[in-house]
Amino acid sequence: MRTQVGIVGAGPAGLLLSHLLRLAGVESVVVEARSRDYVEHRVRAGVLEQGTVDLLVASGLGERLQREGLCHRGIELRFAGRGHRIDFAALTGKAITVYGQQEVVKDLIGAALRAGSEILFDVTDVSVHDLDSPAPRVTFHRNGVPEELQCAVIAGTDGFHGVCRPSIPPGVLATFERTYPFAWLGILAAAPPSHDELIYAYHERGFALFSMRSPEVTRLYLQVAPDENIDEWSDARIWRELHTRLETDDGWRLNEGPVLEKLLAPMRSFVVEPMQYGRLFLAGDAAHIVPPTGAKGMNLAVADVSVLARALTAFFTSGREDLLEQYSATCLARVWRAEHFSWWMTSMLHRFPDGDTFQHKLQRSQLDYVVSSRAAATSLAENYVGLPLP
Ligand code: RFL
Ligand code: PHB
Repeated sequence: MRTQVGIVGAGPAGLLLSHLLRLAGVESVVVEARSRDYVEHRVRAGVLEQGTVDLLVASGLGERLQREGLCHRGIELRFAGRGHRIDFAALTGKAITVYGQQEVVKDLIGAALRAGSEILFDVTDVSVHDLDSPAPRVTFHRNGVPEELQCAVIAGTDGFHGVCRPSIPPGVLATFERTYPFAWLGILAAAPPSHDELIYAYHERGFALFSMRSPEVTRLYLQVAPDENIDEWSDARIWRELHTRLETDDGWRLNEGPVLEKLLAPMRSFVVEPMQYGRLFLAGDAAHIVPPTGAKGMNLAVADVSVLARALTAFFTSGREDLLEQYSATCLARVWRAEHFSWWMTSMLHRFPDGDTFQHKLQRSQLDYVVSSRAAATSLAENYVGLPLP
């Protein structure tokens, strides 16, 4: 097989890249290790920045998003038994949209299939070759049969555990990394959300997050130990802990409902520089990871591929290489802003196992400042709603 851009991985990054390239008249083929059903039901991110929504709508993906997405004009920070609203609309003129990542993925797969684009699901043994030549290749097995995809460019959108980043020769990439001494235990519950915006709670027993997916489904997270055994968390224990960490002095109650799904998410900050090598361009989680506290992961993936789609379009339609050469530098400025914001939110809102009372006092002071100073609240708000796309 031959195509212009070989795309490894059908997450939001790979699927949106293929979509944007198709609109610009550039051919691509997506290869994905998992099944269509698996990628369409993988529950992950839920918050879209306004710039992400605008891009999806402008590229013809807004139909269901605009109908079912929940527009939120603020979030609440909760600590010491009280809630404090950060009013995004008043502080920035912007809002966020709650719409599940798997819904974005379903919309993208639907659009690709309607347009007759190729997404090869369930492939195995994917590897990438000749990355520093003008004719790189992707090889894989489909139904047990070896196949080869010859391309001009490869997009590595295969997530943090993918094969593209490790295929870059040693010594090319610099890695910047931080792990955190906690993880998140997340649940999806068939319970109507008991509040209409997200709540980030700092509590002496640890962080908790109240979110949602729809008027019927609540999404909740708890800070737990990094090596936590999820089997030790019965539904009753999870609800007890959520009530304790989220409750307020004025009697706010969390609605309970059947737990539909439970997961443990590690917390990590990770960046490689540069995000390219020869004709391989990394985008999304393949190049960088943020802890989920700032809701930035999927939005960064979208920002990367919007830059990459523009650069590839210039390359294939007019032979321009400058935008491709600048790809990594263009993306990394935004990546580092999101890395800092996610690290900052994480550090402000979690209990550190080795944290002393001094650290706790600093965290409380920071929280008091953020909810009482318009300047501090505006800084949180403009990062949360997202800076303009590059
Ligand atoms: P993905 O989604 O991981 O997709 C990569 C795809 O590549 C496939 N793959 C391969 N295919 C072929 N060959 C191989 N060798 C392959 N290896 C892997 C995989 O099967 C997969 O289909 O990466 P992408 O596209 O870069 O998208 C990134 C986002 O998924 C990620 O950043 C977000 O989910 C992070 N995240 C959040 N981001 C937000 O913007 N807002 C949020 O509110 C938010 N909440 C979250 C999150 C991530 C979480 N977890 C589970 C880590 C909440 C959680 C709990
Ligand atoms: C979610 O709804 O899954 C979610 C929301 C906000 C975050 C992380 C996850 O910061």
